[in-house]
Amino acid sequence: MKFKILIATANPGKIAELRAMLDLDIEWVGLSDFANLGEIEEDGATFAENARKKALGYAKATGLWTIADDSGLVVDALGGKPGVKSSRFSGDKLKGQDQSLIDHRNIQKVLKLLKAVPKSARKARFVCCLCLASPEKVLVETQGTLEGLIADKEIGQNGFGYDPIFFVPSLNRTVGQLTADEKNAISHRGQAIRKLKPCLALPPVGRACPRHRSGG
Ligand code: ITT
Repeated sequence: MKFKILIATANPGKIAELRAMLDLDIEWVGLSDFANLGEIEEDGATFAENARKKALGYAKATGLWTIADDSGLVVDALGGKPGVKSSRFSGDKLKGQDQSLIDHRNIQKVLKLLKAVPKSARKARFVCCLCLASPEKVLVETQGTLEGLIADKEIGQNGFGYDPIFFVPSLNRTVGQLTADEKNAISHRGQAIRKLKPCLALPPVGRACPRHRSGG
């Protein structure tokens, strides 16, 4: 029987990226596989705090080892915003509302706030904190970051969230113009996952992995 791990996110874009990169002989389940799982509020002040709270909370609720991620966009000219509020920067998501509409609204808000800001001051980064927890304790925490600039308009239709306005100077493209493989090779989430993966690949799963924190 395969070892079962819960990926605790409701965001289909994140699930796709995590599953593709954690290409292991594990049975992955998502939040939608459970009826009546209450939502865990992401009210922490940092990405790491939120990832920890979600991983532990859902692991306790389901009895399964759980991977949770908190991630977002940090824009220097906005004093670090949208930060931990990245997914709801333009307002809370209403029940049943399409994620891509919200992503579009969030992007418009960032572009509007940066309208008068020159290219040299449009530095930003994507940050991802991942946490793997058992029902008893936090097992591993990792982090990744991707540095870039906020473009002045949306370019590209790949990825999700703020990808179409996140310009990567070394590739001369926005993340919205990258293929999934190109994104995963450099992204904040890709880095955090690559740090976590060896702990899951050890037989029996994760047994030999000490609790550790791995900075970006
Ligand atoms: P869960 O809480 O269910 O995981 P979420 O979308 O609400 O899903 P977060 O609270 O971590 O997730 O918010 C992350 C937001 O940050 C996400 O909605 C995007 O707007 C943005 N974001 C994070 N990673 C991104 C990426 O790789 N590309 C583009 N935008 C990203």
